Amino acid sequence: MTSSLAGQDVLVLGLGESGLAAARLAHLHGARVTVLDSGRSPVVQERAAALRQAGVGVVLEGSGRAGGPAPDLAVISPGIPYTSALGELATRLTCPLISELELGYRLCACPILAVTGTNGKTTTVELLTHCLTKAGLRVQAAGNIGVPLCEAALGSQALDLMVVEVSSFQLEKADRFAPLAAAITNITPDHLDRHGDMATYVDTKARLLRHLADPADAILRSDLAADPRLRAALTGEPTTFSSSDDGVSAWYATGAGDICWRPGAGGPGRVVLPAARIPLPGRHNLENILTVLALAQRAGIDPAVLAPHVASFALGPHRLELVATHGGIRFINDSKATNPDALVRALEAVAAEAGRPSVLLLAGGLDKNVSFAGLEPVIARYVRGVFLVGTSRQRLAKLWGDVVSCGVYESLDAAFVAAAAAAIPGDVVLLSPGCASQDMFTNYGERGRAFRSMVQRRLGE
Ligand code: UMA
Repeated sequence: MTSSLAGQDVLVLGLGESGLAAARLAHLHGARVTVLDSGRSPVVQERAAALRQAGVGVVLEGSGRAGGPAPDLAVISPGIPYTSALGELATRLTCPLISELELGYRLCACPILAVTGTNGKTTTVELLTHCLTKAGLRVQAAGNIGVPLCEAALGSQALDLMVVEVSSFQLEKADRFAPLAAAITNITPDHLDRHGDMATYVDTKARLLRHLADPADAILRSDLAADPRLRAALTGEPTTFSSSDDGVSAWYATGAGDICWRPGAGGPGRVVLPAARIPLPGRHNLENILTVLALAQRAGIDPAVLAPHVASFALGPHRLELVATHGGIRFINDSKATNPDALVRALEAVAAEAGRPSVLLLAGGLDKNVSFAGLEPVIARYVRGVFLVGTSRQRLAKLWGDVVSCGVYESLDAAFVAAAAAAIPGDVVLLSPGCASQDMFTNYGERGRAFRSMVQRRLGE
């Protein structure tokens, strides 16, 4: 969809990756742009200088709007909560307020395949992009994955498809976003510090489905397809997938791990991708593959053409990344696990075959007000010791202290040293925090890189 901004006054809130891209895109489309940001970090100042040189107004470090005409449109960055000074300013504006994702969509020249969900969305977007590219299509991955849609939209004339990872933050102010097809991989508690409760979080995710042309363009895990809050966003039956053969889902995996498609409702299925050709561990990755094939099929691409390319895909960094094996001990970086469900999936993927609790788990981080209740059996089954850091460390130690030995540490480094010292051959030292990183690191990538350095240092000892 493309629309014009020529001659309009556009206010962009936030000067991170999203704000920078939104300002540039709106400016290129003929808008008079002003950017507000409450920070003054060197990166923000650098971006401000570059934008000013291009003729964009920038106001830093101030919640009030310094002068300028009343905007015709405001664009908010995903990381700005409505409780912050900028967020409150945004809610007081009288013009339409949209997310950076929505602006990118409105100015994107190619169709979009969209993926949201609490976990698996980055892997799903990467896998879909990989397979479509290998199949000869011109494709780009964008959105929450790291390249703002507003940035990717700039080159969208030359693309067949845009594959967009969508976060709940970006959906809050997306009022027309209409992808060609959209998937929700799963929904488990996360970001409740922002959304307040699960009902609001689910309603926000459901916004992804509201403008699909055909309800079958919605790809949902079978349990989600029954959720009334998601059904309310659809006018008919979605396409469903399941990691087991439930007899009804259009896409499913057999007990042996073969990926199958059922052409007729309730009828027999046929194997599209045999288990032997799947390089990714864990049932959650089967769900990611099912999502990829279902989305591509709704975009008119033959799954038989796409499926063989799954074999050449490798998981990105910080996702069950084997950093080293040393003295019979595996060191695994799963820094991308920023919520409890992702932590459970990691434990199941790395420890299920050991037959004993074999994991020395580095966990904890920024407390997002998410419940960890109910994880105790999984922890007791797979974990031999927990080494906790971050603002959630005391809460988690209290929760898990009855089922496993827990230590609390002031730094990830100290936790790592203790975990590595406790490991014996056959064990796994696993960084899978189950929490966000921003209390101690810039992002999960920096946390994962820090873990890698600790492992390298230990190998050198
Ligand atoms: N800012 C203010 N006032 C505030 C809050 C922030 O002025 O109250 C300013 C900051 O000073 C900073 C800017 O806003 O200059 C940051 O904006 P942002 O937090 O929206 O960050 P971006 O750099 O634009 O990154 C965002 C996403 N970040 C968040 O949603 C928090 C990135 O997802 C995304 O990759 C990027 O857009 C491109 O689309 C990151 C993320 O953590 C990876 N996402 C969450 C997750 O995956 O769990 C949702």
